[in-house]
Amino acid sequence: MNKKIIVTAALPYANGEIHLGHVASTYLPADIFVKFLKLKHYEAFYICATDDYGTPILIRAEQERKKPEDYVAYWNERDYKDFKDLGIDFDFFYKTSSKENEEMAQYFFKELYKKNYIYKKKILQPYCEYDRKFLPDRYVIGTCPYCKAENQYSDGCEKCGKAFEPGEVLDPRCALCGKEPTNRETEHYFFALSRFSYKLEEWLKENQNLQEEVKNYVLNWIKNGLKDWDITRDISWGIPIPLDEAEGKVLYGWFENHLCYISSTLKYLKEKKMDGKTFWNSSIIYHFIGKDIVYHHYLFLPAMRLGMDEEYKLPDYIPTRGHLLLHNQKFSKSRGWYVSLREYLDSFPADYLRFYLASITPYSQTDVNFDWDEFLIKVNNELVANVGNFIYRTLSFIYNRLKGKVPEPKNLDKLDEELVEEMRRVKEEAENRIINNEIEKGLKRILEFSDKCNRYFQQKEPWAREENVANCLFYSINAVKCLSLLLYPYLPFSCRVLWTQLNLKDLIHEGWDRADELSIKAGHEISKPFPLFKKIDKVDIERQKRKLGRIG
Ligand code: B3M
Ligand code: ZN
Repeated sequence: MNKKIIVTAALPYANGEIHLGHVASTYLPADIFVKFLKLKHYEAFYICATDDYGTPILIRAEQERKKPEDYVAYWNERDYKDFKDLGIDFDFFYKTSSKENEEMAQYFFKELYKKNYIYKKKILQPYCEYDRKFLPDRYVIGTCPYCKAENQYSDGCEKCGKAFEPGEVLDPRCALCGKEPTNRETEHYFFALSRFSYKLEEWLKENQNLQEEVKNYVLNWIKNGLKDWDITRDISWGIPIPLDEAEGKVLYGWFENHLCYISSTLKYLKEKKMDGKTFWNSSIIYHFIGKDIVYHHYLFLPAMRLGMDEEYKLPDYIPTRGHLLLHNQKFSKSRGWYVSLREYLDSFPADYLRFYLASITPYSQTDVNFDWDEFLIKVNNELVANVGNFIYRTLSFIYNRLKGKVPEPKNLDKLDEELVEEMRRVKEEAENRIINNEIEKGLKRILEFSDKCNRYFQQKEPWAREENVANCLFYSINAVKCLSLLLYPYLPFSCRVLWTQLNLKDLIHEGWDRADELSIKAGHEISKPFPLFKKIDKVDIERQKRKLGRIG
């Protein structure tokens, strides 16, 4: 099996906080997957960046009277920090506004233009005579043609959720000055997506790694006919179109943002003195995304790489997950129905969120529900009462009753044998699930193991039966070590603390494959243990629930 792996996660727009929805569908599953690969000693890299260009960002920067460069730099740093505090460990976190990405995007543009996959066409665009600007996308606001909600962007309605074409919005107005725009002719560049229908269909059908349900509806889109993409914006904030005749025009964000997966990987590997292009083309590539950007990742992105004759290979996997609901409603910042990652981190440990989200998010497009009460139940009943309990009772028994020293085991009895066998099996079975991206099933399997460990300890009764002490504690402490490796991708902070309690530092090097080895020997001394997890108090949950729906 190929052990070179590149994992990317969809690039967050540099214009607002990361919220729990982004974490659940994309960043966390990818992070758990990469941590697992690294434990398997694969050469895996986790790459991400902020998505810096686009009209919404320019508008926000203008509203805040900031230069767009400064505005996106703030969010780049802020996002990175929030991710880090959740234990999301990117190998490299860059930006679409880098010079490397500009070069890559302009190179793609020129090549595709030469091959006639990009063509010009004159179109009418809303124009503000007062601001002397073209008004693409969100620069026009108006009334929703469907539900008649006022003050909606021209590309869709936040109230009724319908998407529509910019020309459809009623009573259009300039977002900057409020005046009615006129229409002006301008020359735009189009990417000939429709010409790739056949090749895309072929690629989708051949690729066995893509999720069937997504593949099916993407194939349906192809069947219904693909439209060419307008890849031009008449604004100042973006990557310039590399043609003299196109002065003042920039590339549409979705032409260049996904190229940042490639440009950032190459930049990172270059710093490591590696040949990035060779690595890219000889590794297995994963793009983790949420289901709202399927169109871009299953059609637009592969079509552009196909148009370049696969100079950079196409993705092998595009793990796609559903939306996160918050108490059964959509996240909405404007309605205060929202939990930002930072808000969460200010209140509870990072690992609790990783645990809860990982356990409820399947490898599919089904929407998932974040519920504060369920969060408490899962953490208290599974993390604390199952995992935490077994670990703490084992360590404290050794520390308090055996002076911190691991005892010498005697002949195995049936229960010991079963536990040893179970360690081997859980390692294998959890691995099979995680490698197939069934992150939540992997976790479930590990929790079953922990549950069995508790029962083992219970049946052995070392507190009452002296003859069982040596074996019970020897095998239990090795089971704790096993757990600390298998759970590391999910609970990195707690597992690192656990390693210091075990008085073992370099467990990462020991890795996944040796998780079931009885490598903690008799005589090994552990450090003073303390409980890794604490029960969540209901009062703290009620406080979070009261915040929902409050604005400001
Ligand atoms: N910046 C975020 C989104 O649409 C968008 C992803 C880009 S991935 C290349 O959710
Ligand atoms: Zn105006």
